Amino acid sequence: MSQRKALITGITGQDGSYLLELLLAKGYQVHGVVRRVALEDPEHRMSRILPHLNEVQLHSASLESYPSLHNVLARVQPDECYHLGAQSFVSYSFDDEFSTFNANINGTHYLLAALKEVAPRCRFYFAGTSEMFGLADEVPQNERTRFHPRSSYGISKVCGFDLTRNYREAYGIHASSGVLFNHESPRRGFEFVTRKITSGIARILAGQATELRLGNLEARRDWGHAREYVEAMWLMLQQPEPNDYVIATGESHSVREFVEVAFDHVGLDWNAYVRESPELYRPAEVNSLLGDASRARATLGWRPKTTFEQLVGEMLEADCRALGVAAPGISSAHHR
Ligand code: F7E
Repeated sequence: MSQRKALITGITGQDGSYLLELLLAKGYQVHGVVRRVALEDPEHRMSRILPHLNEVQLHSASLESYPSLHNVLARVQPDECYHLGAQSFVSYSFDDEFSTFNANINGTHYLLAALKEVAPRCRFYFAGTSEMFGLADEVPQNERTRFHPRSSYGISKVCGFDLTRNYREAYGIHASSGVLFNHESPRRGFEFVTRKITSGIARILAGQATELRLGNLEARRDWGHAREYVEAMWLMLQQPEPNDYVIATGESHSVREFVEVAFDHVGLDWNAYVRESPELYRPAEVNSLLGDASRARATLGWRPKTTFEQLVGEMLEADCRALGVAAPGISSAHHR
């Protein structure tokens, strides 16, 4: 069989970088869509994929430009397309609904429309999200749970999800959506709460900060490890039939619990450092999410492996290492 070709949008992000590594290990020829500005500043904008720059073919295009995506798809003719690129920070989507809709709705539409024109046999993955459930009316959430998004980010993803399903039903595209609950790692962006906490603790230990300001500590999330979640994406595209799958651990924790476990790991009392700032609350909060990944388990054979404590420990260790600080208690806690 000839070498399979995959195209990834959002390849420079957390998930894109793990997916790149997974696909390279599986022998794929991997192509990535990046913005021109990223190509001009690889050290900063492509830091997560720097070790693999000579193994991946990058194409300059924008999710805001149909012709640019059309050109890349026509040129690459991928067998699989993973659409991970998006404005993915929920908080920011309240500041700028318009750019969130442009990138997330139009970007997905342009990609699907171009795919239908020039590579209709290409299998397509859409990065759906638990934010589509929002104010969920059942616990846990599965593929049949009603959507009630609470931000323009969530709304944009519901639209992308519907577009993906409609391209499957109307045009026979092998298009699947993963409804991924929160997934973290040492590569998580600093603006998301988990990384904000672990990097904040490292800064406190390094003497670079004296406090950590957070928003709503009572919000609950189902947090898994991103490296495992990209495996689920790949598995979805290997199925004979396209479908939608919830990917989650089935365990939820509050932001407060994340804080407690993280500070405990390094032997600090979180009460002495954490300030809850109401100005960081969201205009509409998603208070609690908990996923039921039974379908993924039954059909894909996928299941999460990393525990919550291991995830916190891995992120903390990486952030402490990056700042050159020895964290009391980390190694014993992690290897227990
Ligand atoms: O917030 C609360 C915040 O920004 C988690 C994205 O990848 O996962 C992510 O969305 C919770 C929220 O992630 C702070 O109010 C408290 O309740 O880490 P986050 P998110 O909004 O859940 C889903 C699945 C996606 O699809 C998204 O793209 O933590 N929180 N204090 C805070 N959040 C942040 N960012 N910063 C705080 O200081």
